[in-house]
Amino acid sequence: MNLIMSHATMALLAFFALACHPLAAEPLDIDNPWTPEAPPGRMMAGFMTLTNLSDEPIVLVDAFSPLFERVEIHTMIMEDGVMRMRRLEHLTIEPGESVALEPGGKHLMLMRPREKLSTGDQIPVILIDSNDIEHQLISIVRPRPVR
Ligand SMILES: [Cu+2]
Repeated sequence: MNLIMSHATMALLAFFALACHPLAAEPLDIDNPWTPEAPPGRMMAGFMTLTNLSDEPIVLVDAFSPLFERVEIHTMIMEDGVMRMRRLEHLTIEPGESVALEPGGKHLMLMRPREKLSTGDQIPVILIDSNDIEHQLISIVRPRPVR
């Protein structure tokens, strides 16, 4: 009985070790996620660099955050001489390539905040790809850059 128990304990320990250190490397590297501070209640943006470390394209199709009612992937386009935001249904990152989400370009649109967020706060975000795989990140709120 003692032997069986110890095997069970070892199996459990092995399980937790695997859970903490997955064998498969994260295919999407998410570098320096950050969010400029915004007045309370206003929508906010998420910026970061996404790098595809896998051999297959990664197609992001959705995003969520518990701190916002809605999160969308946006790009900026020139329309009638004015820069406007447009929702992207898909954001593809080719194998080995990086896509920058940055001010004036593509970004996560964090819409309808559920609470006041200020510099130093952390925003958990999940990006969902077309294979239904979740990519987690924490965006740090920083002071709004001076233009
Ligand atoms: Cu936007």
